[in-house]
Amino acid sequence: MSSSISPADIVQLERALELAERGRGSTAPNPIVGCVMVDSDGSVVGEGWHERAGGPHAERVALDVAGVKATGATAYVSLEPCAHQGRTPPCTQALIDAGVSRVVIGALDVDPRTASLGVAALREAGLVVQVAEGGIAQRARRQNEGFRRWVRDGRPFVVYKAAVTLDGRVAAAGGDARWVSGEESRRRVHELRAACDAVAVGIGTVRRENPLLTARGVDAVVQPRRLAFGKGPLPEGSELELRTGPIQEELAVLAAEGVQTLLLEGGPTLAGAFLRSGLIDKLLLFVAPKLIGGDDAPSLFGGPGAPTMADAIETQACDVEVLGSDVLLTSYLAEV
Ligand code: AOF
Ligand code: ZN
Repeated sequence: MSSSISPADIVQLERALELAERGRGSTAPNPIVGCVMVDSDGSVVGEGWHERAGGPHAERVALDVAGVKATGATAYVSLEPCAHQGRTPPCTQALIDAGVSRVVIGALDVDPRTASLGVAALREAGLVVQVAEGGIAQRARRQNEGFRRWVRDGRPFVVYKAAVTLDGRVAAAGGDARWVSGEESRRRVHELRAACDAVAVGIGTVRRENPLLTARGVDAVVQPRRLAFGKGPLPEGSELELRTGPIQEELAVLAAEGVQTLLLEGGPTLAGAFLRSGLIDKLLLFVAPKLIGGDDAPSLFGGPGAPTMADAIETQACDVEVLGSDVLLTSYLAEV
């Protein structure tokens, strides 16, 4: 058992998570990872992060900066050090060889090649290993949510994004869904698209709105793949990829093609199908200060709902952000 880590440890782990973020967008298919080396006086003697697949891991970079000062140091790593010979040698051995005495880990790895083996190898060699718990551990896991779902379950991490009115409607009674949310929310959606590997809607939405699904007005290094789920045909001139197979099979194919994160943008029929199959990992709900009223306007998820409250899906506590006059609620349906 590892005893719980101290507030000072949490500060250093926060830094490791911050360093990891510098690799966001350039490490695929690898996770983002950050590492801080701290000597026995509490001074930082090395920092590093993983920059690109095939390049040195965060631990290796931080060890090289620390040099001989790594001896007796504590390594704070956002992700469990790898114990496998991959494109680079195992980080566990590098930490052991450098004489590091303690390793504090943000999140255990879920890559089947190395999961839990890192902790075991370090302990075997006599290093003290502690694994974070609570909020910092959750942040460390969520930092690589796409990678974790993809490497463990062979499917993309699915984010369902929707804009609703205060009374929970995604469109007016006549089907008009433009525009529910405000300008700032819509800008955020383009940032989300740029950060995902693929964006998808159902064929119903394609027929109603013929969306482009591109990331516009933001720095998108590569555009996400743009998909339509359902039976065709696509409207004339649509540049979406049509995915006609069962959802699970299509997700497995997409994962094999390297899609780690999928942004689902509606509508209710497709979202309902994903929900009932347990395939939504995270919900991003833009709530706009508008009311539609009545009982004939569509809500978030189409199809049959939970028959009783006991059957309702309990999601995790929401994060809240104010975006102009809208509120963005983020909730995870499953822990990563
Ligand atoms: C990284 N960067 O800083 C750490 C990783 O493809 P490889 O051989 O480089 O191995 C990638 C795996 O190594 C990755 O899936 C993860 O399990 C582990 N740790 N990976 O890319 C890092 N520490
Ligand atoms: Zn490694």
